[in-house]
Amino acid sequence: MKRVLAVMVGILMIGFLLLPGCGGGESDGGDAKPVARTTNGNGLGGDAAQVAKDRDLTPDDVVAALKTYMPTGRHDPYIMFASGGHSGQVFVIGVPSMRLLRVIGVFTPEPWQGWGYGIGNEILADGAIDGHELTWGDTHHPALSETGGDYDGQFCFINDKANARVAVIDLRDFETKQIVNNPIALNDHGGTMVTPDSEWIIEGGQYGSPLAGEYAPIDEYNESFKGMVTLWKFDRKKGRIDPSKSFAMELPPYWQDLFDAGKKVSEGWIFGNSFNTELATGAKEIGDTSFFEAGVSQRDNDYLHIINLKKAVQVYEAGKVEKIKGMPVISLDTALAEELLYFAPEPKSPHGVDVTPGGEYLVVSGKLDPHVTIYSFDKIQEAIAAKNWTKEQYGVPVLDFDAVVEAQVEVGLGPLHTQFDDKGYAYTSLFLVPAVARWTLGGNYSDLHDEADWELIQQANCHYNIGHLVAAEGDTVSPDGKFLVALNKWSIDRFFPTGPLLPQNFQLMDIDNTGDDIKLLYDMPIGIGEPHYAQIIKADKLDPWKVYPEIGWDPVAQRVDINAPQPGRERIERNGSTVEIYMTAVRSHFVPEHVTVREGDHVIWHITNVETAQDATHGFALPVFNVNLSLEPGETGTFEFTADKAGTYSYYCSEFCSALHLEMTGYFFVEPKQQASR
Ligand code: K7E
Ligand code: CUA
Repeated sequence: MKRVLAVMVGILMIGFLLLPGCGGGESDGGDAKPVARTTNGNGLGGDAAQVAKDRDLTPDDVVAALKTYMPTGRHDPYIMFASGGHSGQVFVIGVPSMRLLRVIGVFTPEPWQGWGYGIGNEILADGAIDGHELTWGDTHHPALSETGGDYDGQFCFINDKANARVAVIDLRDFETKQIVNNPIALNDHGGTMVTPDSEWIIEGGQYGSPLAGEYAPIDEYNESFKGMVTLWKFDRKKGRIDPSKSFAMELPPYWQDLFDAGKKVSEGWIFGNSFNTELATGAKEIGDTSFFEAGVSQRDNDYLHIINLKKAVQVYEAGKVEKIKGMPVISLDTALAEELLYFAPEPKSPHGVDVTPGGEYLVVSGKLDPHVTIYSFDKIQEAIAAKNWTKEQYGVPVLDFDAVVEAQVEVGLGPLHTQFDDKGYAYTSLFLVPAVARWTLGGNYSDLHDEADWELIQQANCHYNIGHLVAAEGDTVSPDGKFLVALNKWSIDRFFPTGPLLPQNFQLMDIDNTGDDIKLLYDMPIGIGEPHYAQIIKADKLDPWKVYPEIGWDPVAQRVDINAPQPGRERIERNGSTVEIYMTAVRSHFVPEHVTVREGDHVIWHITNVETAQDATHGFALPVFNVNLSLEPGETGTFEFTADKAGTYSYYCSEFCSALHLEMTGYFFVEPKQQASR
């Protein structure tokens, strides 16, 4: 019945848009009757029928277009935050239009925002490791901050797999505020995931390594190499991670993969999956049995990590830790003595663990097993209470598989990640099929659907080799469903081939239906890095600033900078060989327009954009010295450099801000040493 209704509504919508004079206009509030003028074999009327025919569009294509098209000026109901992969950035994308709204500079300098070219330089510098400046990151898992298990629209966290770093983005201005380095790890993967009130940001490791990046030879793998999970304490008031209140836990050197936080009934626990229970050390050529790919895939089971976070926090606060490079670490021995850590077998080389909206079940997919395995949190607790376990080689209790598993569903080949909707369905990406598997949850979710529990309903094809998938609010205690995006690794024939390097492909799917009716709506190529995960939030939960709250705003401190240049108080001050410039920018000039220093002077340059009009952004581009700011209305920026090359440098505004934007320029003179007279 629902389906018939949906189809009827679809036909009415098409008819409505085809009314003469209605195409592309505001369609709400009119009292005209939705009638198609004439129809062809597609059931389409008039001009639309002709366009569809000329463009060779099927009725499904037309419906997909209508479901994603956003008339000019209309906003998307959902916003997706996607990791930017190797770009080291975060992408902000409207759903369902799939329009790219912004690339947020995070671990990589980004010139449009001035990120690393005068703005954010200190934050990027904080991300250096032992003096090594890093200019990229491999972002994998963005996490929106949560309150009570729901996205609250305040912050977004993101990890850098390549260097074990975590960044904080403030969603008032969509800018990065902090990068923290994990002192005990050099790569991570199980991050970032947040606890239901964003008290803790989880960062799990990946490849077993000696802690703190110390040297150890590979034949000491079992003793000297370690796994880890780090719990970063988030100070919501300050909008920063507080490293002084953060801690880590040592784990066996299995390769920890993804984590998820318990919610509702399982709040206070965190879960991670792992692979390489085999402790394979790779390198066929040195006499080991095989390459890593085979070595880590020998066993039928790896270990789901089950961690009592609440208790771990108490252990940390009681000081039962050792400090490694300043990071308090709960050793594996302490974790076992304090009963913080349990395992459960999980088939087979799994990738990811996802907690259901009510927190009752944990879903794990074995990459090499066509099933998803669903664990019951209650049964886990019972097995722990009954000590229904055996111990593995590092002494960690391994709970009995049959005692803790609720169900297994055969979903298809290469299952990876799982998301949830509001209709009692789970969605699992199938890398090898490739497809999105829709399957039914049982237990508390049985009433939400008419189908049998724990059953595969549909494999919806995608193109190609899907990694993660994301549903609207799909990670919260109250998912929305409606839309799902498949984050596909390969695009092969989907787009014009851009040489041998092809983009990844985001495919938007309509999941606002039941049964085997998932429909593909839209392809969005991503040509600047391989996104891994994304989260989709309701747009009305976000409340970003339109302009900065006051003139002279420092976005790093999120308050007015008392040194910010203000209109009428522009000046140049010399103190020995240090010259400090206080400049303002307004349409369409800088004050001052001439700045003169001596060769070798140290220059500290402040600029405030004194505009209060939305979108009146000014840039500031200075040649040779690698400076390009983006100053949004109200923002102040400060950069420093040594004027070590005499010359005449014209600076200019690098945002086309007004009709006289080209005239928004000035000269920076660096007098040669021998001629300097002033
Ligand atoms: Cu690419 Cu979550 Cu890093 Cu799976 S991970 S795909
Ligand atoms: Cu200011 Cu262009």
